[in-house]
Amino acid sequence: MNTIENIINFSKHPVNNNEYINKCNKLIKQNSILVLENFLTDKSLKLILDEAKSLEDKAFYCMQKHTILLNKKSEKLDKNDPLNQLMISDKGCIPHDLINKNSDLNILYNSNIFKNFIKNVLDLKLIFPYVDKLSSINLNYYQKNQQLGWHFDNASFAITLMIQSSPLGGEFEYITEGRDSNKNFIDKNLISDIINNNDHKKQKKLNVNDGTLVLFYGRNYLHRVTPVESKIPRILITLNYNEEDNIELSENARLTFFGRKS
Ligand SMILES: O=C(O)CCC(=O)C(=O)O
Ligand SMILES: [Fe+2]
Repeated sequence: MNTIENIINFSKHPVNNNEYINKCNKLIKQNSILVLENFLTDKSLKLILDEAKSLEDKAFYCMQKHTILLNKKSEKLDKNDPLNQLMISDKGCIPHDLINKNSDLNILYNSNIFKNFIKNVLDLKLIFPYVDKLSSINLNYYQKNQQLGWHFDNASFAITLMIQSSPLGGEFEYITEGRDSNKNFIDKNLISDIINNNDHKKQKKLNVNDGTLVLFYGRNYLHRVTPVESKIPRILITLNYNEEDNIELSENARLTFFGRKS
């Protein structure tokens, strides 16, 4: 079993150092997103990629049409309302219970050093894993032509780890305004502009290399993954924590994303 010292690239990202934690906390407040390149050691990145490739044929693939708030189309809203327009998302997923217990991913996810870093960077009091066996760590595979349509997440923050970027397409795009879920604010005009016109000036594109950790506030930022255009799939890991204990992903969501409830 590996140790956290051999998984995180501490010389570039001293996540146990208060100065570094404060710097990251300032950066995410400034830019609304934190991108930590070469977060993993080369050895760990290779181990995780090997595991992801060995699990790929067990991935459950699903396709959904959803609104940007991840709802179904509503008869009550106008069909041109940006909150009622349908986006397409399709990808494959490996749930947590198929990941090796001794995997570097489990060591990273459970590491107090890593959890402490996440809490302090995101100004959170506590973080907890999902209590169901499927949702805490997910491997996501985006094959050629697969994508994630524009959406806001249900969770307030997201932590992703890029394991294999696709040479063509599969780009992460986002805007950092348009919604404040705490204040129940949503800028429909801006959102309509973004989802109906490609290349809006407020639309930002992130070039994410293999081994990069990304933290962002997905509930307030409209984001998407453009269709993968290469034969090489995009493989991305989501590290999913909750601010409260005893949370499980709904049975419906588990069935949709993993093809089973347990
Ligand atoms: O694949 C990504 O880079 C983002 C994933 C994402 O937005 C999500 O899982 O909700
Ligand atoms: Fe998302």
